[in-house]
Amino acid sequence: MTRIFSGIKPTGHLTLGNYLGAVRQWVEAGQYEAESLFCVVDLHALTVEHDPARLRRLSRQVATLFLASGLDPERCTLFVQSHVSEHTRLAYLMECTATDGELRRMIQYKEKAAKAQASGDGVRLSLLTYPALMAADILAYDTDEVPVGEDQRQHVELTRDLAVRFNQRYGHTFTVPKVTLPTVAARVMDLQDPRSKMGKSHDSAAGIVYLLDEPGVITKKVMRAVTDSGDGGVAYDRDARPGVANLLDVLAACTGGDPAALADGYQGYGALKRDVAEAVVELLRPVRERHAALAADPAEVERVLRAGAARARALAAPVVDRAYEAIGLLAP
Ligand code: AQP
Repeated sequence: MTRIFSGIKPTGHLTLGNYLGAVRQWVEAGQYEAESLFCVVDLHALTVEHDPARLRRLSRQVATLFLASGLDPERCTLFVQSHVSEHTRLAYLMECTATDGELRRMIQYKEKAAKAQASGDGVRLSLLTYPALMAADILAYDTDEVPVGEDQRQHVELTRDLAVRFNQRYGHTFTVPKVTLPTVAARVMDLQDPRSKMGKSHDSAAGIVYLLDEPGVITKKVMRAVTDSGDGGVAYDRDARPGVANLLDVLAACTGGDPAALADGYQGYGALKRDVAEAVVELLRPVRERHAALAADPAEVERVLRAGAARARALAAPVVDRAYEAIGLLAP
């Protein structure tokens, strides 16, 4: 059976981008057609400035949102990365497989290092090495497929390169995983800045739809979305009209259909925005309602995470032991 692994880092409140780019494909395909593991990758949240109390809160919230989004702990393994020490054990071997140049080329490293420098914070070394930890997250489970949004494609490609290199040097040890992207909305853009990704750690919330936003807030954000100057007609053109294309992508992702074909049904931006707002509100309504119910019972969420970590550990330990042996380390 195909093995799937993916995760989200608790660096902010989850967004519509996280949902359409990642979580929804996990719910729809991952847990039914494959053996799946989904992880709150909390160690990755330590690669940038963080507040410990907020990290704890967000980690619980992300786990609760996994369940609220429809991930069923009877069908898939839900856990927290730092609860399974095999991830960090394997990460060191990945650092010994990757090169400095390879890690410095990562787009996210360049962007986030520039941001940290501009704000006067030092750049944490872990920001550079984080793709090695991400490779370990994936390879520790003999993962076949990694469903992510477009922004994570480069890291999964690096993971493939590291797996192939390790296997060539030390003998076949790892399954080489492949990335899977959603067909639409693989990169949901910020509603106020449609040339930038909608990101949960961005400073301004005006262009970001959070999964737990109230319907009125979602509607306001969508109705104020930046559209493009031009003749006012609605056309799907990601380069020339990124704002409208983003709205059409979101509408297509929520209601089905093809974004370019949907454009033909609109004369102006107002009607399009109203339909997008309504579609997003309806898409997220059940998630928000289930989250409220689950958040009232944190002990149940903790129980799910404990059971998930035990299952994950049992899967990862033999793979990581195999890698330690292959690379030449003596068994304890
Ligand atoms: N805008 C997006 N569109 C589609 N998919 C997205 N994902 C993230 N943003 C979008 C996908 O969600 C999964 C988890 O993302 P993450 O936790 O690795 O990172 P992030 O949400 O991109 O947040 P950061 O890095 O903390 O901060 P930002 O984004 O503000 O720079 C991944 O599968 C990702 O592809």
